[in-house]
Parts: sequence; C-alpha cells; structure tokens
Amino acid sequence: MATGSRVVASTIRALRQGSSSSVVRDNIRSSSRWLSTQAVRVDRYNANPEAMAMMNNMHNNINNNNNNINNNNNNSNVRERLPNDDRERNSIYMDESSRSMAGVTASVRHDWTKDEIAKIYEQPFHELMYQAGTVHRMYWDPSEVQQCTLLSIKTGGCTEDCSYCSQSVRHKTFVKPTPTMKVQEVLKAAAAAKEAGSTRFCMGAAWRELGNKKNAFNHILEMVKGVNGMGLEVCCTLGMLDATQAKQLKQAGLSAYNHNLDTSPEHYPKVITTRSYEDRLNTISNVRDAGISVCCGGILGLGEQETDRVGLLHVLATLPEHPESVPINALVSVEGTPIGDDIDDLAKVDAFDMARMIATARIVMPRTMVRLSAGRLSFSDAEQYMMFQAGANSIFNGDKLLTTDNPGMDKDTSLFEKLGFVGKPAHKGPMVAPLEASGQVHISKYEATKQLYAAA
Ligand code: SAM
Ligand code: DTB
Ligand code: SF4
Repeated sequence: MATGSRVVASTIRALRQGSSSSVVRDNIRSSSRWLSTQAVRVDRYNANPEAMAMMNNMHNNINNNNNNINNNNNNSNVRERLPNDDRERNSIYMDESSRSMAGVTASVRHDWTKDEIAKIYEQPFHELMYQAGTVHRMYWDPSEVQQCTLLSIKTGGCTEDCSYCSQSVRHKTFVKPTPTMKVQEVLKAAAAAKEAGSTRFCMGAAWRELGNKKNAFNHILEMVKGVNGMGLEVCCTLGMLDATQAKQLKQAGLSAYNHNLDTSPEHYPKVITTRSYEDRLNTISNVRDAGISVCCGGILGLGEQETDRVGLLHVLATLPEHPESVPINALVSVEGTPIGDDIDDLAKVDAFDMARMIATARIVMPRTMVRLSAGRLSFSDAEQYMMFQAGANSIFNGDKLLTTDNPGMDKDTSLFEKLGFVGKPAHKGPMVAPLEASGQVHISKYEATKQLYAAA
C-alpha cells in the first residue's frame, strides 16, 4: 500500500474507534490532501479504485462525526456550528472542489500562481469587493466576528531590528523595557478580557526567539494552562520557536501561535536584517507540525509595492495548509523607528488599500479567518465596515494592542451594535454559513466522489 493510503486506512480505523486525538486530526489532514490528489487522478485517468473506496469510507466517517456535532447542537436548539479546530473543520469539506453563488466561484487551493493572485488584487475595486463579499458569505456567517485581546507580557528591549517596531532595543521610542509579567498578573488580565467579552487571549513577548529562556518558558506554560482553564482560547507570539517548544506549548493547551511574515520575501530584507524569511517559515512549520493553529499575516505601510502585498498573499496561500488566521495590520507609525520617522502622510495606508488586501486574502484563502488588526484607530467606522464587507471576520479588542493604542471596548461594542455583529464564542467553531445551510451555495465535489455516489 502507498504511504498515503496507509495513513487513510489507519485514520479510518481510529475514527471508527471514536478517537479524536491530535494525531488522528493530523492524519485526517494529510489523508484529505492525499485523497484529493487521488480524486484528481481518478478524474483524469479513471483509475485507482482503492482511493475511491477509501475516500467513500473516510467521507462517511467524517459525515458521521459531523452529524454528531450537528445533533448535539440540534438537541440544545442551537444553530449549527462547525468544529473549532481548523483542521477538523476543513477535513469535513475535503471532497469539496469548489463553491459558487451569484456568478462567483471559489475554492481552497494551494497552487495559486502569483499572476492569478495579482489579477484578483488588481481588479476594479467594486468588482473585487463584490467577489470577496460573496466568497465570505459562501463560507462564513458574516455576522460573526471573533474578538481577541492582546497583552504584552514582556515589553521592549528586543534585540531584533524590525524597522517598524517600537520594542526594538535599536530604536529610541516611547517604550521602556519591562521585565516579564508574573503569572498571576497575566491571569488577572485574562479574566478581565473574558469579562469584557473577549474569547481569545493572545500573549506577546518582545523576543527574537524563545531560545533557552527556561525559567520564563515555564512561567509561560503556566500562563497558557491558566488562561485555557478559564475557557478562553489562548494564543502566543514569542518570536521563533523550535519543534520541542512548540510541542510543549501545545501540551499546555495553546490554541494558536502568531508569527507574521510581514511582507514579501523580496521586500523583507529591507525591513528586517537580523533574521531571514526562512527563519520565520521554519517556526511556522514547527507550530503547524505540533498541531497548533497558525496565525500569520503582515503589515501594510512598510514602503512595499503592491507586488509585495501580492507576494505575501502568494506565500500564505501556497503554504501546505492555509493559516487558521491571517492578521492584516496597517502600520502604526511610531516615532523613533526608522519607518515611523521616514513616513510622510501621503505614504500612509488608506482604507481602500486595507480593503483590497483583505478582499484578496478572503478570495485566495476562503476558509481562513482574516483579522483586521493594528491601525484601526486611524479608520472611521464606515471605513472599517468596508473592511468587514471585504471579508474580515476577526479583530483585536481592548484599548491597547501591545504598546500602541486601539479603539476601547465601548467603541467596539457600539460598532458591533451598529453593524449587527456578534462575537464568536470561545472554543466553539464558527457558524455554518447561513447561505450554505439554506442551500443557496452550489457545492461541487471531486469527480471521484460523484462517481461513488452514482454507483451507490
Ligand atoms: N517578537 C515577536 C515577533 O516579532 O514575532 C512577537 C511580537 S511582534 C510585536 C508581533 C507582530 O506585531 C509583528 O510580527 C508585526 O507584524 C506586528 N507589529 C509590530 N509593530 C507594529 C506596528 N508598529 N504596526 C503594525 N504592526 C506591528
Ligand atoms: C498581529 O499581527 N498584530 C498584533 C499581533 N499580531 C501580535 C500586534 C500589533 C502590534 C501593533 C504595535 C504595538 O502595539 O506595539
Ligand atoms: Fe522584536 Fe517582534 Fe518587535 Fe521585531 S516585531 S523588534 S522581533 S518585538
């Protein structure tokens, strides 16, 4: 048996035995990718009955799991929710080739070319917004927006030279380096965030890498356990990680890890010289391999060209798995940083740039949460509305990001009321898209599955 089919067979066995371990979830992911390639081959060469049988089997097992999820929801009279784990969620739809509605077709693809993404990005704004808004409604409930809260648990004094960052030791900014916060202080802040309606708590440290900071790491593991124990989803952004550290964080209950690529590989060395793009990609793969959801995005306003924005989206959309979430930040210009001091008002990122980037991300990574991140203070409610229409479905809330200001809770509560948004609950998956549930989205399956259904 080929390796791919062996993994599928053992995954089916584990699912039958009711196992939902992270190993099984990882296997569902690799099985689904292998089966998709087999399905395409079956489509092209009319071959491989073994793959067809396994795909059928796998599909039934996953459908059973899904039915259980839905039955649980039906029992409590709650509208349907998908699994919260992005891999589990995506595996439910593994036999889906594309979705279409109202003249727009989309699919989860990993073979995008830069040219294809550029063509989407460069469309007339009104057309891009229409397509992105339609894709958003085919895959998501547009009224549900995730709220995450950031806390800087170790501020300033960072040895990296990121030319936008207030926390680099190389720039003279308003930030005063402070020691790592105590576990109890962090848990208190997490409890306050939960009270204020946040469902994901993200702890940031101004480090190049976790390295051999053993003591601090043990405290961070305690923080992760504590925040997870409060029923919040936990995210960290601590710089580069090795594979063992990623596994330890996963064991402690970490849901997601934020590690941004910031810009295209070509523009990156003009922004940061103390680490490489490859370094960042390695950490992202350590995080993914540990079974932690990847949160990875970038910043607009770093002096990049539009080709660099497309270049960043191309890297993200061709990763082995699309990130669970993609934060799109507008540069928060900080006095004393090379980019902050350089920038003139005309070079500032405007709301149309942000909406264009978010819309393109939404189209090329339809199942990813796109987070409207730093820079919201410089956009009006109407401008932010345009960004939600483009497909953003997550924000950072609270009056502080890491070191800079963010709209306060009251402001966001009134924005959510005005726009008719509700927050996504913690540890619960997103709602099934209402237009999918009501049958208005046309869903195409891989040819192999269609043949199986026809034969059954
Ligand atoms: N030191 C860790 C790292 O770099 O991965 C974690 C903290 S770092 C501040 C997290 C991210 O915040 C950066 O990767 C960058 O994308 C974003 N960021 C930092 N300063 C920013 C600014 N002034 N404006 C917008 N985004 C910023
Ligand atoms: C991300 O993409 N944006 C957040 C989060 N990930 C960690 C950070 C924004 C930082 C903005 C500048 C500051 O507050 O220091
Ligand atoms: Fe350090 Fe992160 Fe800021 Fe870069 S972005 S200087 S790594 S804190």
